[in-house]
Amino acid sequence: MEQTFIMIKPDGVQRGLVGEIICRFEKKGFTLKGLKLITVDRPFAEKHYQDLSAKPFFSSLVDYIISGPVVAMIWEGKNVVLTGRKIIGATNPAASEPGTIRGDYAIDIGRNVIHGSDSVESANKEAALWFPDGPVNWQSSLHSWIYE
Ligand code: YYY
Ligand code: MG
Repeated sequence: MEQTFIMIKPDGVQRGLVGEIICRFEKKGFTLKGLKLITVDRPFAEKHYQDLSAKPFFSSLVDYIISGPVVAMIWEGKNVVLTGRKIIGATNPAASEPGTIRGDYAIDIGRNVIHGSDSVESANKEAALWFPDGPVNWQSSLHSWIYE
């Protein structure tokens, strides 16, 4: 089953949005396969965002990500990468639809509350970076009530 890497950024943690965000993924029917509260250092954040290292906002993005603890998660489910991005909303909260996490809880692009992997390939890479011991291996007893 497909997995994605989701991270609640430092602003989301400071603003008390952890429960609300987890709730949205849980209620959708996705399964939590990894979860930790962690403050990362600059080299780690730079590695996570290495594809954006040439962008002008790279250093401020890294400053932001290391500014406080984040909640790192692995979520599993059918099409969870793409559906997770829809639940999160557009990169710029000004363009995010109401009903999405960024649309409901964020205003500026540099304080957009949450990260979600943009493809299965980056999901696998990011999950391996943040959870080197791998996901927690368990099966939800609700599976047959969510999938036909
Ligand atoms: O995947 P997503 O987070 O929606 O956007 P990315 O293009 O991967 O950029 C990562 C991160 O960088 C974004 O969430 C906010 C920040 N950022 C920015 O500060 N300014 C931009 N013009 C583009 C992205
Ligand atoms: Mg991205």
